[in-house]
Amino acid sequence: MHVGPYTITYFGVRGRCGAMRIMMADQGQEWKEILMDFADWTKGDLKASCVFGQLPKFEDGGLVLYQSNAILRHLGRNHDAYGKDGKEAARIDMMCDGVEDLRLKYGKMIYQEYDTGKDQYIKDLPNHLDKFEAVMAKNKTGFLVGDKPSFADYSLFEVLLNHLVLCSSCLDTSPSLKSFVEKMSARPKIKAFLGSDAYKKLPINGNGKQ
Ligand code: GTS
Repeated sequence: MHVGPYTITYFGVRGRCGAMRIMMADQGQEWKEILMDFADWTKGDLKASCVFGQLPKFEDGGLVLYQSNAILRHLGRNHDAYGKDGKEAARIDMMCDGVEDLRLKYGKMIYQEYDTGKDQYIKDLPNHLDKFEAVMAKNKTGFLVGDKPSFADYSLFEVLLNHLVLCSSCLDTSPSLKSFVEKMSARPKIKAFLGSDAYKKLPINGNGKQ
């Protein structure tokens, strides 16, 4: 198995690096962080060097990647967290894209509609979470696909943690998701990471809303 060295360059938030950090922690993979100050970002030349003009930037030796979900997939391949065959991999991709849809809705509410749209967002949430609940309940292993965590599970887990901060009761009608979050949170390396200063010091989002 190929392992790093990995470096993340990102702003001082959990944001789009939350899932990959949890995944690397759980996989026992060390990584280096370069935290960018937003003011330095806007005046420096790093932005111009990024393929899409955005962070996170992820370095694995000489390989430089952008796009958080591409980074998660790369970690999935490197750490045997991308299913046991092509069919499982395809379903893991599908679930990761489903999580991305939820992540985008959450980001829109947090960054554009927090004051006016938060209540409605929380009201609509069961319609979105039900889909993940159904897949999780059907698979019966405690993971979305297969019998061990894939990068899609880490992404879902991280999005659910953020939603529990938004609305602590949001999983009360989703027993499989609730048990998933409890079990993922109790995995020793994840538990240690979530309890670390490195994790706790970073806000979830860049605008202080959560
Ligand atoms: N699709 C990209 C991904 O998943 O990595 C989105 C990356 C993105 O939106 N990056 C933002 C950025 O670089 C920061 S954050 O939204 O992830 O917090 N913004 C600064 C800029 O100049 O665009």
